[in-house]
Amino acid sequence: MRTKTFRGESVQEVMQQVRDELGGHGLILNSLRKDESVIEIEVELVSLDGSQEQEADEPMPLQDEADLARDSDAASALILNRVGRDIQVVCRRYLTGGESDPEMLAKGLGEALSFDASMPPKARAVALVGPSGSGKTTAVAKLIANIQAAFDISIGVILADQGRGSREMSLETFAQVVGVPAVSVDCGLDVRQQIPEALARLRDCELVFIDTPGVGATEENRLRYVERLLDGCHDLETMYVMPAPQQERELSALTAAYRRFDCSRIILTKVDQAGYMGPALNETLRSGLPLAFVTGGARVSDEIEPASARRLAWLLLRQMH
Ligand SMILES: Nc1nc2c(ncn2[C@@H]2O[C@H](COP(=O)(O)OP(=O)(O)OP(=O)(O)O)[C@@H](O)[C@H]2O)c(=O)[nH]1
Ligand SMILES: [Mg+2]
Repeated sequence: MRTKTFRGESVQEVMQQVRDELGGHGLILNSLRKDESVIEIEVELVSLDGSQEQEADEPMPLQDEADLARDSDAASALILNRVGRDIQVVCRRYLTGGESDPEMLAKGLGEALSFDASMPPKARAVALVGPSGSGKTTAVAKLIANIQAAFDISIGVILADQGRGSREMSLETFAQVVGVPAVSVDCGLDVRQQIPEALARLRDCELVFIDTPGVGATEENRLRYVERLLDGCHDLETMYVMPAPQQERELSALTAAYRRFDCSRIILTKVDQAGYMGPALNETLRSGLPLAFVTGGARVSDEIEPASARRLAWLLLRQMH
């Protein structure tokens, strides 16, 4: 993948550089606010016929299903070790006796877990909650990009994530680039009023994403803060952003702590970094929540895929190679 980074003092100035140089034939990968005065936008160069240039050592996209392993009982045992204890019980039925093909694994996963990738969401406001660094902000940007491409729907975003470092993707800048109105909320005294007020300012938007601050399982005060923040918000769907590479113990503490948010779906992030997805799949099963999406990549243009049993089967089998 060939990329180029453009810099300037405003989004408009940087986007003009992108247009002048690439004539619009670029795909925005990342947008950073380095400090108050410098905006940086990384663009993937796309060839003029619309096809993206592929390099030989590109990582395989998640949707590539050509390489699903078809193996014997030894593989069954390996796979069972990777799906995590609780899910093993269901999958074992499908994977013993030489029946270890991906379709059978997908059947087992489909029986153990539930999936709901329906989009656009039914609620007007969608808040993403999860621990720090789990990929909430990136997932909001990915969802906005995907929904904009697929639906004719006006989208807004509320920036309630206070910890915006210069090295992380700036959702504010991204929103400006893709023409989505953004409203920032500060942690003032009147926490419960912040989101309803921001939603009122975004009254023309049919769908509003809320990016929340990351909170660990034991950070009771911050958990309460996010709870209060979302408290006064009606017509809200809350999605739990679960980082796939996290250790089992941390994941189960997080799942327990996040019950208070009454989440309706899970977004499983960083599957590209997870050497072993068993803990995350087990926690998903224990949470009783459906999986909505899986993400695999740090940049906005990287994958966010509707979660499905077949996709998970493919990911699990890919991890074995
Ligand atoms: N490899 C990989 N990196 C990801 C993925 N999603 C996000 N990241 C990276 O993980 C880091 C944290 O992502 P953010 O989206 O800022 O996470 P966050 O949950 O908003 O973090 P806080 O705002 O601190 O709570 C960034 O460097 C992202 O680029 C993913 O699916 N795969
Ligand atoms: Mg964030």
